[in-house]
Amino acid sequence: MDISVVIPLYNEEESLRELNDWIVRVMQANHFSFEIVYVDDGSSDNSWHVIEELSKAHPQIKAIQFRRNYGKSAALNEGFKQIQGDVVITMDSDLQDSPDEIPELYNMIVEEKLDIVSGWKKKRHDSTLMKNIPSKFYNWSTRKFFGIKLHDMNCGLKAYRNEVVKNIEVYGEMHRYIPVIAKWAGFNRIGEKVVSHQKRKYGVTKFGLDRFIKGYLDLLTINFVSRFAQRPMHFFGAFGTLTFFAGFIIASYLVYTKFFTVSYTGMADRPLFYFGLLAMIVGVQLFLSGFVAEMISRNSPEKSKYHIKETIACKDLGNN
Ligand SMILES: Nc1nc2c(ncn2[C@@H]2O[C@H](COP(=O)(O)OP(=O)(O)O)[C@@H](O)[C@H]2O)c(=O)[nH]1
Ligand SMILES: [Mg+2]
Repeated sequence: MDISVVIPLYNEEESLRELNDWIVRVMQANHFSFEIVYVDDGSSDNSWHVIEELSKAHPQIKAIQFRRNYGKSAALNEGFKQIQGDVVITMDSDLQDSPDEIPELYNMIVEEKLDIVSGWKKKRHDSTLMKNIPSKFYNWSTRKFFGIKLHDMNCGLKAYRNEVVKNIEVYGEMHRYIPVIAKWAGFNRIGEKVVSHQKRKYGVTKFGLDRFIKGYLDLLTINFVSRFAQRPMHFFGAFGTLTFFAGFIIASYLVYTKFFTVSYTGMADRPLFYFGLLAMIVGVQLFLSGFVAEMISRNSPEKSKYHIKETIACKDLGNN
């Protein structure tokens, strides 16, 4: 199969038919063999019903319905497990991304042998104050932080080589950093394509200002997790040991002054005393946290377990 299109959605009943028809039209015009994987993330509107209807007419449709809303990352993660195409396209379901970009994205993966092609909404039709400006800042800082030269990291329209999505795990709100996650997994041929972007036709945006707080916490997590998740002791252990020794040296020095200095005043009056004490306690705590984290990280499959209510034409992966 040439292409799998993965579409996460949350309350987008008005857009789905139009989107589906448009994708099918593009695929047929270019003679691609394809599938479309819809992941309905616990929508409270009619989205799932629309998908069921569509799937009757289109055998290429696969779909997953979550029991509740888990977020875009969860949806992508579960969608990725179902795909079979050589190239995987993700796109938003609100018709802001254009399916006409698919053939070109496909070619960039296949011909230029890229691992990922990320869309770049160079001319963006969203609210300037709420979206465009914050997004510029966010992209700038992510570029500085991770050294990935993308203008629009979080564009919903992206293309991936099959192996990429099969080898990464997206959870929390990490969908914003998929290129970063992929780069860490060793896929570093990352390209960019300017894509057209429309105004939202139906419904409203699902991402408000809270995405910045979550986004930045995730940035820290991802940085931390990618470096230390498999070996928390390297972080906590090193810090803990250093802190403990600093405290120990301070304490030894104080003990030394107590016994060998003539002008001795009283140990507990000295700020250094408390500092040394604190450093030793904190050091031990850090060390122990590292140890506990080390044990936890050995078995934590729970972070990506989502309850699925229904599926259409999907492999049973045994996680309902
Ligand atoms: N699976 C899932 N998809 C979501 C969620 N929130 C938004 N989406 C989808 O993500 C895409 C982009 O969302 P949108 O609200 O348009 O964000 P914006 O384009 O940044 O304003 C759309 O296809 C939404 O349906 C969610 O909680 N779960
Ligand atoms: Mg949108």
